[in-house]
Amino acid sequence: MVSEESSLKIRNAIEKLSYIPNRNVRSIFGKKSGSIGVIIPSLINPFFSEMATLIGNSIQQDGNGMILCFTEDSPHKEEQAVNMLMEYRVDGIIVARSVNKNLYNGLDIPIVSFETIINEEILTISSDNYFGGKLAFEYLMENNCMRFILFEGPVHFKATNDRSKGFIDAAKKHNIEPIIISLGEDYYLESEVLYNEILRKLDFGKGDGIFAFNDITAISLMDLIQKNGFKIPQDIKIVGFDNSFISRYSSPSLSTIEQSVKEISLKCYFSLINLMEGNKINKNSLTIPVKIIKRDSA
Ligand code: XLF
Repeated sequence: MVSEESSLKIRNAIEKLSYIPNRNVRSIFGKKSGSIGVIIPSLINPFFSEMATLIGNSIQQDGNGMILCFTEDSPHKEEQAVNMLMEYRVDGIIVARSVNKNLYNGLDIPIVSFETIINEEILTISSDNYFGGKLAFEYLMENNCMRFILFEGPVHFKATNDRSKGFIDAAKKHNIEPIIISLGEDYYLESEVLYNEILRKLDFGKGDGIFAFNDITAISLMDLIQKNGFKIPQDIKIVGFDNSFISRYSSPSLSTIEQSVKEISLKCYFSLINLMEGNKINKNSLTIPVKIIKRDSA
């Protein structure tokens, strides 16, 4: 217990020296460090950069700091990120699309996960991906598509797997089997080469309705499809997933399944704050609804 007199002396000294408190020292003395770790897979996927911005704004508004890490879906980079965040003694972690679940077992701080089910104790927030896949199929079908191509995401991502399942199950109901093109990874800086290679082998005459597992993939596909001489939406219709801000500005603008990045980010942030305040959350999963956004690509 510090006496009033000493406290006054300390405050005066702080003013004189323009002292900036050291968050790490605060955490050594059992206080909160005032920083929150946010781990996202990618800085160039607009969905995740928007998510980090929205979470970061809330953290700042509450007078705390964000330490942002990205993994490019590498288990090793995720391990480095978690180790670093623990060294900085963050008060909590929000992790999006974890690819290294074991890292979180036994960590003694609040954690909220987006998309990956880490374990029974950690809250997972995710969109209704299965329903989103179904919606994408039904929308293309309503728009008179007859031959479908599904550009599915990496099979080890639960979210994109569920989107594919929803799409395939909806097609099955109409006795339709879509062509499935598996993209082994999300869109990274070097992905154009990979996409070009896949597209060169693909006969677009075989499909007139495309569902791509996220917006950044859909938009880079649209560009390549048009460069190959096909018109969108006249020859080929395409639907993405996310409704990230770039989908409004692509040419043509992208019809897509919206997963509300605002709702997701705020749910992740406030759930974490709740846990940091010592409250219990009685659920271990939370599903955010999705909806179709109709624009010019389908
Ligand atoms: O992990 C999924 C795939 O990509 C995530 O929700 C996203 O849609 C973001 O673009």
